[in-house]
Amino acid sequence: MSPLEAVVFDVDGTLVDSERDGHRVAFNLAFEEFGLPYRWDVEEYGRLLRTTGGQRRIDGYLAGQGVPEEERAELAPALHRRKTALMSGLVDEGTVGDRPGVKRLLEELVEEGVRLAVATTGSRGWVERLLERLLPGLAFEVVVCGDEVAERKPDPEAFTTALERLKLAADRVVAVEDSAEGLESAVGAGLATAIVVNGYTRGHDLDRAGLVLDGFGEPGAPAEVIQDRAGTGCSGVLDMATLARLLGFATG
Ligand code: XBP
Ligand code: MG
Repeated sequence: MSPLEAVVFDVDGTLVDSERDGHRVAFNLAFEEFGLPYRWDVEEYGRLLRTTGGQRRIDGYLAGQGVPEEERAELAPALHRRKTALMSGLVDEGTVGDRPGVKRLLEELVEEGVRLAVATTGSRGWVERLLERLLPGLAFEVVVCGDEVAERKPDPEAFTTALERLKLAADRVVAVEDSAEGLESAVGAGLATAIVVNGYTRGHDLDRAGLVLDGFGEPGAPAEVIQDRAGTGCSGVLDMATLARLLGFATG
């Protein structure tokens, strides 16, 4: 049996390319419906992403626009509720797609008896719909969402909660993430971590990751190996054997 017992995946930017054409669009539609002049373009959204959690992102932005705190206290949750509903609609329309190689890896893990979990800063309102739509039948045993932890990433709580629910020690589990905030969260929970960067996160400081790729890769279309500090020997296709070789590389 493989020493790898479970893999905990991030969702946004990792399993799915959801930020630029999903969340960003939903935030802008919510602003429009509320009669607000704000619109987040692709570049600005990359900066705003460094604040995890949609409601916190809105609140921080409104503060920067000079909206007083008492107004923000009502406006940010209301905007975020509407944004969550709009995002769910985009999910149902199929706007948000899984990254190439994700299905291959998940199917291999399931076949080999490795347990699957999710630790995301996103809200359950759209997360479960998305997982069921994208990966029907590939049930994630544990799904920890942003609205059920006290502290969002980069705090480790999402990953420590996933480990608690899996009833596993960190040394049997690997995390797959896409960002510096996610990496900090996973490493804080004691997890060895593979990073699969996207356009928004390529420039992040990812030094503490055991392995950094620019995609999951497919046989015949491997991803670029950006960093392999754990010495996995990965040739650009993230598979179970590669993830198992990351075990023990928890603290960078
Ligand atoms: C994802 C997030 C989320 C999404 C928006 O971070 O920070 O806030 O951007 O989703 P990670 P919500 O991938 O590190 O979990 O609006 O539902 O928060
Ligand atoms: Mg992410």
